[in-house]
Amino acid sequence: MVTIKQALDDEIACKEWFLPGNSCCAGCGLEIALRWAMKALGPNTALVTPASCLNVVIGLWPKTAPNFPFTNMAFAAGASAATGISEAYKAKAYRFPGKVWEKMTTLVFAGDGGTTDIGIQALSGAAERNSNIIYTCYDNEAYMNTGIQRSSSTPHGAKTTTTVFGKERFKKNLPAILAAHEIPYVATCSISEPLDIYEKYKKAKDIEGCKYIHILAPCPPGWNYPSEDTVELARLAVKTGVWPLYEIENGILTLHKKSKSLVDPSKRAPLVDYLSRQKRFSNISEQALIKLQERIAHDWDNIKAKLRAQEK
Ligand SMILES: Cc1ncc(C[n+]2csc(CCOP(=O)(O)OP(=O)(O)O)c2C)c(N)n1
Ligand code: SF4
Ligand SMILES: [Mg+2]
Repeated sequence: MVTIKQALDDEIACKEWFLPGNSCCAGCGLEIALRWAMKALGPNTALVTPASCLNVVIGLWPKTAPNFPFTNMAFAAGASAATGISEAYKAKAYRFPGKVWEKMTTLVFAGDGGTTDIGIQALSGAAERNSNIIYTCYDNEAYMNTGIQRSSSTPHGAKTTTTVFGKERFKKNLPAILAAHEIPYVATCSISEPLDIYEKYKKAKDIEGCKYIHILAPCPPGWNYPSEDTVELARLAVKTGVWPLYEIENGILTLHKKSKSLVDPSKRAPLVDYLSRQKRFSNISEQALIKLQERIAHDWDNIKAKLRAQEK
């Protein structure tokens, strides 16, 4: 585990790469996610952002938030564009050895709509090819940039402008889908654990091939809560077991210390602690609440079974 002291000893981590004064809303979870990912990756990083909030807040004239190269990309093409960039760096490194091209990291930061819906084909292709990229889904659980429409990643029971009585379907489990592609590294993060984000990106940077990191990034206008509650909500998502923190490295699953004990259901905080702080769940029915609880228990049973199977 990385300590605060170790992060402070890292000169690159002490600098800001995604600059303050950008156009994110107050309390934006996405901003925290990218800020900490970049503290681990540093300036030799090329960022690709498909259509999303980030695509907009990254450079609303006259401001430019990233202190590193970035490309705004069409909604469906985040992973394929990143593959092209990473291959170009490989070719450059071959032609001009010893130069910066060898050190470049290609990073995608895409929303949940851009990942779980429209970008999944390009992402699956990149994963199958094992393209040398780090693909991040920052998950605010809806299409926020265009006015809070539901995505495949919106949780059951949540109100959006297209699920006014609460979403019927469950959230799509993208980390599990990416793990099924047998890529070398899959991880989940929460913006309440910035050192964990830092550590996982440091690790991902040194792994050759396709890396997938899925970060829960609360959104005050989209989830309808006061902006100062962002970190607390992300923390509650972990404590209630809604958002398990783990990594899967070459097929081996490891839980983060904050999620380890939650394999035991009695150690999980009550789900209502998390839901009651967000108005998107204000009309959730008793039935939907039970369904959501059962689903969380089911997901944890799967984690438990995988850990047991690894012990054998
Ligand atoms: C092909 C295409 N369809 C629709 C849009 C409009 N659009 C831009 S951003 C966006 C929502 C993106 O949602 P998500 O990926 O979750 O990112 P967030 O806005 O939540 O950060 C949509 C629908 C587009 N740019 N291109
Ligand atoms: S709408 Fe949500 S995700 Fe988009 S910039 Fe605002 S807080 Fe961030
Ligand atoms: Mg979104």
